[in-house]
Amino acid sequence: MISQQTIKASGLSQHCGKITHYERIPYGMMGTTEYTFFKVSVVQEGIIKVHLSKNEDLDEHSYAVISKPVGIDFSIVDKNDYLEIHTNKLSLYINKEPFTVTFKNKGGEIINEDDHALGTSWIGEQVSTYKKLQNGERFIGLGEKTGPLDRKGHGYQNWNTDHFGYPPDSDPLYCTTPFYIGIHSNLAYGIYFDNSHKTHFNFGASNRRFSSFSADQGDMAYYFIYEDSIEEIISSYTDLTGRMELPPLWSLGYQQCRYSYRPDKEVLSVAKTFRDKEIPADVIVLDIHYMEQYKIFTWDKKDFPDPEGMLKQLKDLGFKVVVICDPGIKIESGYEAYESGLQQDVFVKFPDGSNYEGEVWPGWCHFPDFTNPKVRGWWAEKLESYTNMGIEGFWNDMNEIATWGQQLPELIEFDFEGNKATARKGRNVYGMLMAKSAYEGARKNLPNQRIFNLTRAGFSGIQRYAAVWTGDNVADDEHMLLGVRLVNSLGIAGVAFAGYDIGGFAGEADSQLFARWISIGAFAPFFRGHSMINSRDSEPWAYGEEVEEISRNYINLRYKMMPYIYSAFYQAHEKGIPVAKSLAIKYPHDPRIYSSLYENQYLFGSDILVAPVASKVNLAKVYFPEGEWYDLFNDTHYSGNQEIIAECPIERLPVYVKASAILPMQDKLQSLTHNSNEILIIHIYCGSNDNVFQYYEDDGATFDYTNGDSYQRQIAYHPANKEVLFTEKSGDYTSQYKKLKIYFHGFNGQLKDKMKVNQKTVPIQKEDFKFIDQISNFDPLPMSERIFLQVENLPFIEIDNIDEFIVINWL
Ligand code: NBV
Repeated sequence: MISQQTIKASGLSQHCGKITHYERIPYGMMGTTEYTFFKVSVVQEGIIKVHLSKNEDLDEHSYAVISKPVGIDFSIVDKNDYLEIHTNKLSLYINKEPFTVTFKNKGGEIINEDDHALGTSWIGEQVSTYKKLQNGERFIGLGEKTGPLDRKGHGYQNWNTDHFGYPPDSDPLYCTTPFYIGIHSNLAYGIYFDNSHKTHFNFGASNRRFSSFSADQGDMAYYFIYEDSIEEIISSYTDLTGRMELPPLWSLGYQQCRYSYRPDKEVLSVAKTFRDKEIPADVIVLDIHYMEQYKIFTWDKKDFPDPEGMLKQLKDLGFKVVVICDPGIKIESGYEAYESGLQQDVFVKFPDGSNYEGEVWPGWCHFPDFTNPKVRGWWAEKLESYTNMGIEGFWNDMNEIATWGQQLPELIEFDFEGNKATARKGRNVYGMLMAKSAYEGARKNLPNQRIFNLTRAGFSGIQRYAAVWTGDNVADDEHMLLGVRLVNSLGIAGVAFAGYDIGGFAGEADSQLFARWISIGAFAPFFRGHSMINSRDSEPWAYGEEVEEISRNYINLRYKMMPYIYSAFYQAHEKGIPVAKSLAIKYPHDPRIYSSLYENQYLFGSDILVAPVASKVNLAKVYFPEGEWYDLFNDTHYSGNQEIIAECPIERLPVYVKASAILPMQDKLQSLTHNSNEILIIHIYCGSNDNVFQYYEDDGATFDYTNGDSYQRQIAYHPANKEVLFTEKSGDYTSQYKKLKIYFHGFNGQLKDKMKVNQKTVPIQKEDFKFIDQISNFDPLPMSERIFLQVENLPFIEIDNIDEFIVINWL
């Protein structure tokens, strides 16, 4: 190995210098530059990893990346001034002096290139890569980051941070996912920067020359991803960092949380009120007061004398329970978790070997070192006290690590899988590893049962273990809309299962804000109402009759949409495709979707367009991207590429459906664990494009689906042939739906009075159809001026849901 020259001691930035040696290795190339060691790995046809380090031993450990290079064909060409690496999809040009890179596609277009003077540089221990800003380049992603959809002109930091009632422009927040997507000249690429230290991203902020990413310490190691669409880029990113298991179906229902419901009688009364009022719900969440003096794995004897009894009653009401879990273990002799933690030596340490102490809810605490596999096992065992009593949901909070004073000492030490590291490297991954411990613990304790796991802090890859919620938001309109962007952005960063506190955690919502928030939340992947201690009641019935009815309507709608939503989650599980998709995912090159007026709009699943609007507006601008669209509630038709002014009185969230959409739904129900629906309702929207919906169903509760126990079929709409097809089902699961009821939207005069179903004639029937009920009692408008939320005389057919091929034709 060629010896390295020493880094300039000037304190100025130091470029990595010219290539002094290189050689081909099994998955790429490695070599040296004047001041660094480098390795380039061809991971897949569209993924190349660039790794530069000041140490000969490159740091290859990653908590995020779980896939290895697949061993594809690639060639290396030496062209005097530069080296070329080619796959079938992507070409990397490495300039030799100095070491800088350019990525091109097969058409020779530049997708991304270093700033050829700045390249990769160090200032002391901090390393940065500078990328030339391309013409008109936009940036999306980075997960839980405030600010606009297009991050151009902004900079961000990753340093998992507890921030109660964060201002809507605050950064950093709780979760770190150093993955972004650049978009320009009809091209798009992704960059995942695999470094868990404090990282910084600059997308042309305070300069017009470069975008950059830096880490305070550690290596420059990033994955460059090139694919034809944003969906495929996200899919590749989740190939690297993993995807979610299918969640338990019940966790997709409405979850009611409160800091804190207590005593047990209150918990039961909340659950019972949902049933009495026929507002669907599946979960009651227990916040920190279920514990005795906030001590994890204990129950407060006064308020929760008989947790098993309470759980049994909740179960009878069709409710699951999620419990909060904080990592701090109270320093108190006689407290079992503390004693066994000491005995098994599980806590994070100071360099002198003593256990770190930080103050948080229970008082002075030690913190389990979740970067140690032994400690994850210890946590899993402790969790048995919950799983044994039938608890299937865990809510990992305060795992940034949050402590009073919020200054986690940087010198404390983590095991890091046997390669000790300080909090500088460990802080951003701690939350994910706590969530991993809960996830793995529950998998071990309840081997064939899906559990729900939620976390506040996380790192890239967190989607493998938990859903993420956006922490302590505030009850105002700005936060409501910000929450939508945060969730959409988490989706871009591979976290499909995400949500926000509906109604706002800090502060108090008024009735309109709550009504709007719960309507929007019905279209969030994770759907939970939550609010702060010592604030007003914030259940769907706490804001008066009108809001109660609006809440019931939208929660009902969510439950009706569950077959569609669950199929969308299957796409997240299979391919990493987010459930809530910023319009930038499907329409990245349409400049209007980035406007501050429309940046919050998103597709929920594949075909439903949601336009989140503020609480006190009755009219709002909505943008329709290319294509044709229908109003979900009354089928009004709109052409795409236009802005409209939508009426959005408080009971009506602007929601639209793409032409040619196929939406599988069902009738309403109160709890997802008791679903007696036997009719699968399919809505087809007239359009000119072919469309295919991947329908997915399984038991919603176990892992049997991983052994083929699922029910899958494609539902295809071919307008030119005037037909809808259902492929033969695949998988061993028997659908719970015995019949199909198929509604045809927007077909107007096109349908006569009959259809052919597998050559047999079936009559077309008609009825007035409503997705949500009109709340006429509260409508201030005179009858003549109301927009009715129903479709009159909607044609439909009813047929048996046979597992064989079904072809439906109209003439
Ligand atoms: O456990 C109490 C709260 C919880 O309700 C909230 O959702 C978390 O984000 N927790 C933070 C502790 C601090 C609240 C001020």
